[in-house]
Amino acid sequence: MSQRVAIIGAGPCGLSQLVAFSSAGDSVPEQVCFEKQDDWGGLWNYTWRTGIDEHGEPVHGSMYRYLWSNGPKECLEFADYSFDEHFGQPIPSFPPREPLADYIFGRAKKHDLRGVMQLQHVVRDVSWSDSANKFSVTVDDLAKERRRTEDFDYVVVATGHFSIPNVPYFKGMERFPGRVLHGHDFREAREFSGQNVLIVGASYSAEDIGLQIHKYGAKSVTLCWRTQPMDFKWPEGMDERQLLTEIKGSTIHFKDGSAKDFDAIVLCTGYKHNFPFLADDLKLKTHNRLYPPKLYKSMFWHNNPRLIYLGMQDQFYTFSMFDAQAWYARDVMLGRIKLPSKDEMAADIDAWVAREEKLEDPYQQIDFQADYIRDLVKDTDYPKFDIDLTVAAFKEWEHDKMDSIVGYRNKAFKSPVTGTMAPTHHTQWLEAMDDSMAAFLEAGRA
Ligand code: FAD
Ligand code: NA7
Repeated sequence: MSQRVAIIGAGPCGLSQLVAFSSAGDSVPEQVCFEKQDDWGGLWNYTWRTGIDEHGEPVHGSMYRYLWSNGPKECLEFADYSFDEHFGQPIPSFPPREPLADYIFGRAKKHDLRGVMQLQHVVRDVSWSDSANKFSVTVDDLAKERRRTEDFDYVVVATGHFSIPNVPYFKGMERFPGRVLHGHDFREAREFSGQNVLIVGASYSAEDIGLQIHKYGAKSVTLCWRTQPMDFKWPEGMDERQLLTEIKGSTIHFKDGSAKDFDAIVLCTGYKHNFPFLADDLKLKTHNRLYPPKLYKSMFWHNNPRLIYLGMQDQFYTFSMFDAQAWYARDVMLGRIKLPSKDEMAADIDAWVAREEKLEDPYQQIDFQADYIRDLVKDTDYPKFDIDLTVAAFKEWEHDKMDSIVGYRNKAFKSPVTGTMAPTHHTQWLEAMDDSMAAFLEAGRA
């Protein structure tokens, strides 16, 4: 009987897995992709909704209006589907969300993936049966309000890990007179126009949401850090302080002894890996890191490698890394790659985790993640792309951010797939208020 694979989630990772199978050129297992939203694209499928959706499910989306890629697009380019192929013209290096989503959708359409999609289907339960030698997957069809259970030989978890917010409490929060929200619920920066806004956190979301709120007219934006500051050269109207200690009415006190009045607080305090549908013995427990433990090749669950997680690490690389994983996972499922013994897998995981724990700065982290990708692609037929070039681009990007946090998106990079040099966007990011694809492509032509 033919093998069956359940892919949970139709975001970039789930789509990478389906494209990998579609490119296998061989007899492939039956695939079913369960996606709880009403369309594919994962976080890139923008939703205005927050909180609970129309079916009573937690809203998955964490993306917001006016989101522009926070890294050069060349560092995430699919090796089998270049930006040149999709857009038919060279485009600038830092596109907004809509053209990036269009790029993801373009490849999915090219591979005609609709046939294996079960949209508006939320996976409720996954458990393994030793006697049946299969997974049992229980799914709710949200539109028909019907539950069913099916058996699968492999389960690929591609549900992302930037959706369930980590929401800390600070003393006095319950009496703060303004809006308190997590970045997960942030949608429209103009809401904060004219306000003094406090951002809690010192990573990508804090940086980007803080800059957005500044760009779209806040009176002031203060960011506060727990472990270390971002230390960018913030534009006038933005500053960075140590963590808040207490909230007294609208006055917020900080560890450095300073205090200031605020109208709103945005918690950019990261996300939790959350897999409510997985049995305890299958559940990955980790914080946001480059090599979550207990996953061989950062994918195969140590106790049962037929359970495969994609994209569970902290991410410099995104789409191309998901592809590298998906191609490798595909070849394991097709029997083209044999997994080593349990002990060998454990030793390999330990070696990567030990190396990760010694990394000292973002430059070493970039090298680490690039090595991880190299380790995967060397064993599959994923098309060659210039990984060294992406490493150089990421390192330049790190420097660019330190030079100018409002200007780094104005730079252009070279494609590791086609060698095309991107044009510069004619509107500087700080002045580019319209993030639509039409405006972006128009700008690309100028
Ligand atoms: P997701 O995109 O989260 O997709 C997971 C899918 O699984 C969703 O469609 C969800 O509905 C579905 N799902 C979840 N649970 C279930 C269930 N139980 N049953 C069925 N379906 C389920 N990356 C970049 O490269 N560039 C950027 O500029 C960038 N900006 C970002 C900005 C924000 C605010 C965030 C949060 C992330 C950003 N990222 C960016 C990183 C992002 O993680 C990846 O680009 C990518 O979306 C990850 O893909 P994924 O498939 O792992 O997860
Ligand atoms: P990250 O990168 O996981 O960062 C989370 C940040 O939140 C980090 O600076 C943490 O500080 C901070 N944090 C977490 N808990 C607290 C508490 N209790 N108090 C203060 N600060 C806290 O998540 P992001 O949302 O920034 O980025 C995720 C993705 O979204 C990323 O891939 C982007 O592309 C977009 P710490 O350093 O641990 O002290």
